[in-house]
Amino acid sequence: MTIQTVATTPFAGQRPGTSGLRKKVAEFLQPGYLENFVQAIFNSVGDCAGQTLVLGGDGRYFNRTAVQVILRMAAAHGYARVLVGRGGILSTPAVSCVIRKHAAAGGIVLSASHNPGGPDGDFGIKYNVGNGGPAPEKITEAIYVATQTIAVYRISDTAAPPLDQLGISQIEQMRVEVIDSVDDYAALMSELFDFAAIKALFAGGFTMRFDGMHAVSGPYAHAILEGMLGAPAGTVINGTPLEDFGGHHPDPNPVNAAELIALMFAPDSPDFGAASDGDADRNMIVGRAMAVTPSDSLAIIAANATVAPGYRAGIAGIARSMPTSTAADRVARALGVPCFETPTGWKYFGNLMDAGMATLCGEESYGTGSNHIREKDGVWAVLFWLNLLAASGKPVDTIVREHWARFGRNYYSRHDYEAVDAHAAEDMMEHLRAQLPELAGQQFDGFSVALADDFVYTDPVDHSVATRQGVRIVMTDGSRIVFRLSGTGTEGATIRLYLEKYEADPARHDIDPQVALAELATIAAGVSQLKARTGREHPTIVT
Ligand code: G16
Repeated sequence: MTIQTVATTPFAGQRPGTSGLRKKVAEFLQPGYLENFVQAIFNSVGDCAGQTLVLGGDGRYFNRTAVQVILRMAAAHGYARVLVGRGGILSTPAVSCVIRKHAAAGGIVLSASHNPGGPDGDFGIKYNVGNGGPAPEKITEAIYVATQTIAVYRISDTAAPPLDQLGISQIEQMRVEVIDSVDDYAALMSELFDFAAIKALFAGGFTMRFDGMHAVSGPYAHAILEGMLGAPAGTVINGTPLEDFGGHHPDPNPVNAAELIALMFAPDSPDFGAASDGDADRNMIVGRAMAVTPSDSLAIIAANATVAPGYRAGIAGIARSMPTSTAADRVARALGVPCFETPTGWKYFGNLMDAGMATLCGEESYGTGSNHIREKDGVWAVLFWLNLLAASGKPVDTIVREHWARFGRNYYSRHDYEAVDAHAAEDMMEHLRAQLPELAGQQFDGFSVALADDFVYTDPVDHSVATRQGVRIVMTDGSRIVFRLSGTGTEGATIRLYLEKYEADPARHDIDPQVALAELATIAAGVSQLKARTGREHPTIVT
């Protein structure tokens, strides 16, 4: 058995986006495409010799093949040990958990998250560092630079071992340990949450539907909800991971999880509903006839953190991405803890959590999590809500309404314009940027602009600076219009428009969010000239 050095040439466009490299499967199937990127990772992360690597993915089409290639390449780079999830399956939060628990040097996650899968869908790959979190920008940039100069990759010619049986085998000098995909993660959850109280809730007849969207959260939800917590069989729906996610878009929002929403808005709905995405790091929380926005979910979790045993001592701080609503900021003020505003991307939370400055983090893109790992965590969020429901004895909508009555409601919506011509989208962003110097002080339809900028973040821990992170127009009453281009799409550009309006008066907490935000949407359309510049009349998705 020998290690082969294979000549190769660079592929254009292997720059990691918001969360790793995401491309159409067809692109990944080009000979050498995956190998080049993996070689670039190994060239950029320092000495791999003698280290431990964690490896797994969300089970989408090409997952298994990619795992086998990466195992053979890891062996060629001198890794001592690779921990791989059974069947090549590990959720993104589980990778983070396993890296931390087993003191691995890092991990490779194979996922394009909420993007569709299958031969015509998307595939993705990302590197996580030793704290369990996504590689920071200095590493992702180094990986990109390496992809542009690559001339060879190294791979063992030994066949990769079977992945479906737990156990230990060997490639070259490297030990391959096929581990249970769920065990370490489930053990961590049982330390953080009051499993006895949640068990009692289910035993008392509480009903729930968890929609696994045929993605990777299914095995975790089956094991934890139906196994450890005693929820009746059938609580988890669409719980078997499929290579194409059953043809669906595994993105837990009210549009893509329409089946769950219909169930939760029916007269005989279960008490609680939840869904998770392709790689199980996102979550959607739904009560009877009420979908909780991710921004509200973060704020409510923060306000009630001490109900869960893992957070009984209180929280050190909260962090949210810039486009996420400011609902969490109000909770942080009440608790007397800091609230950090970061660019979009979970990687920006890592330093804050490592430094003990933030305990809870969240994003509008259906991501919530804490410092138990360094990824957002869909099943964690669902368990937090179950713990809160068990401790309070109140239904979801009462908890949400009481929260709004205390802190006010931040009406919030995101309008996505997908697959827009990339030049047209850039042109619109440039048009917005050009206006920034004159916007402050301008009046629009009862709103007065307090601040207009292209968000710049200086990391308070390592002082690294991230520029051009989204155009924000903040009104004097705290209302906000934010525009940015998605860093996770694989077709043209996706323009994201985020709208937020604060309402303190409980008598006005029952307005349809699109109605409450209509004036801001009109202002955003006027300032951006979105229609004229992109030819788009309406958003493709409104959440
Ligand atoms: C990724 C990132 C998140 C980000 C989201 C949306 O999530 O990890 O931090 O909020 O993409 O990013 P964008 O607006 O640039 O498309 P995931 O779940 O796709 O890994």
